[in-house]
Amino acid sequence: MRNELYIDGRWVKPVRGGSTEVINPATEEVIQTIAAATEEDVDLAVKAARRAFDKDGWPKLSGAQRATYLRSIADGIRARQAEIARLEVLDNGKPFPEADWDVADAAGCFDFYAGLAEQLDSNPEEGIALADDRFTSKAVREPIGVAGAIIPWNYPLLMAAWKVAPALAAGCTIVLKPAEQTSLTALELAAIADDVGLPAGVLNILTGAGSVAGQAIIDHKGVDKLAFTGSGPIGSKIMAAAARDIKRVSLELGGKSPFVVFEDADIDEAVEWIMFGIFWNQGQVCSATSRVLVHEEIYQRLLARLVEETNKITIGNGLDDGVLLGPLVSKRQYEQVLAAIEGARKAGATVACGGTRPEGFDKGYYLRPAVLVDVPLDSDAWVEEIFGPVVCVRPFRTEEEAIELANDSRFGLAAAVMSKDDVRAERVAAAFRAGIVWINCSQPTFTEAPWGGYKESGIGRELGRWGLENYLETKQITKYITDKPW
Ligand code: TXE
Repeated sequence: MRNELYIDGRWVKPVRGGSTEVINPATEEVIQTIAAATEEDVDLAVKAARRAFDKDGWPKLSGAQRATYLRSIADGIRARQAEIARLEVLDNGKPFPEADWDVADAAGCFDFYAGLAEQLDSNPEEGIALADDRFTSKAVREPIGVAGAIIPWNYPLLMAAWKVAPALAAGCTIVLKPAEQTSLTALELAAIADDVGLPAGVLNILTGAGSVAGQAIIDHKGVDKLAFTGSGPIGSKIMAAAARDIKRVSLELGGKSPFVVFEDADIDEAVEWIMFGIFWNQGQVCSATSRVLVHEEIYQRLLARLVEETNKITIGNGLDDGVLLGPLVSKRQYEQVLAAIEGARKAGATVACGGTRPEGFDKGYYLRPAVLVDVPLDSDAWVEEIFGPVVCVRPFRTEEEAIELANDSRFGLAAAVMSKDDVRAERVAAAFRAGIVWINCSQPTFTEAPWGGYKESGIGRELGRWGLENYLETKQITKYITDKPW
């Protein structure tokens, strides 16, 4: 059981000795306590990260040398994959196969960025053609410095990987705070980094409350770059904190992503992708396709099929075989989602199925997945992120109407379209105002491809080479090369 902070290559007790309870959302039982860091601990971690960056030479290592550490971390994760996945289930509630998938993905993310770290060696500089031949100029990439990363509870280990792997690949050092609800696997990541001999101070992981430890990270003058995934209001705070010190910032916030299904789509396939798009991870997915727009010609048939299939989903403890939907992550999230469903009802929506506690569950934050129809366009249920297994379904008549409805949101994270007509699907994909667009599918996520949102869904892109860019500065070096006087 790990209940300390990982700072400067050592496990330490928090300066003020605080702790928080970790609750298993499937049983509501306390699993263990973890350390609650405060400003003093954050200061120690940032100082260690600064030293590792400024003096100890992490950024001076070649990309290939850093890649060796990243690959060892990937191997370390894979060597303990099932054990870590089990811990993720206990902490977060998701079904084991999903957790297992996430852990494998997290390892893959370290491997991928190891490859990009090596590429930094082969492309150390880019020559720049100047109009003035008395000068030569080149651009070189350098790591930004110390990164402060704050992550949410929906993909605990994977979100840590999305921040730590590119930061370390770029040559940054990092202070990471996992969500207070789900910190256990991030601590295992620290243990793995420690086992592979990652130099002290390069990776620091602090558990603790957002308003205390998180706030101290974003306010710390020694942090050069903030990377955040979480809610819009906190994202806004983080951007304000970044603005104060001109820190670099990348934000991945919420969404209310549409899924447009045309009349030529196969109904069974559409239902399968819709369910994957909104019920995977109990719908606690930033890119969840929570607004489904269906062509009126197939609306009734698709809805009936969706309700039928939704009612068949096996709900239960994520550790049990065959479970497809676990509990929501916390009491607070559970109550918020129930309140959102109640709000939808009051606003005039009809709950076609689900939305209540399943029978036979006295404990745990379990909820029957819900399909809502006739949801008013100005109601919170249609406009706001619910972040639970709740989908709003609505008919449309024309392509223009579907696009207008899809884009009528302050969010722009993801969008999906299904049609056998490839020209139409591509046309609609081009019309979506969203950072991630899926055609004839929903949710598949690839480490190689850019991830991030338009509008209030965030700033910047993670994953792929774009994820590495988040942690790099560009330096221009220009030389005067003639003997002639200036
Ligand atoms: O998020 P918070 P919450 C959305 C989703 C959900 C809602 C609330 O709609 O219902 O947000 O979830 C840290 N300074 N998403 O309350 O508070 C906090 O400790 C610095 C979408 O859990 O944003 C945690 O580590 N950090 C999202 C992280 O921020 C602070 C995933 C996220 O918590 C802080 C999660 C502060 N002042 C929720 N306050 C997505 N985009 O995937 C909190 N934190």
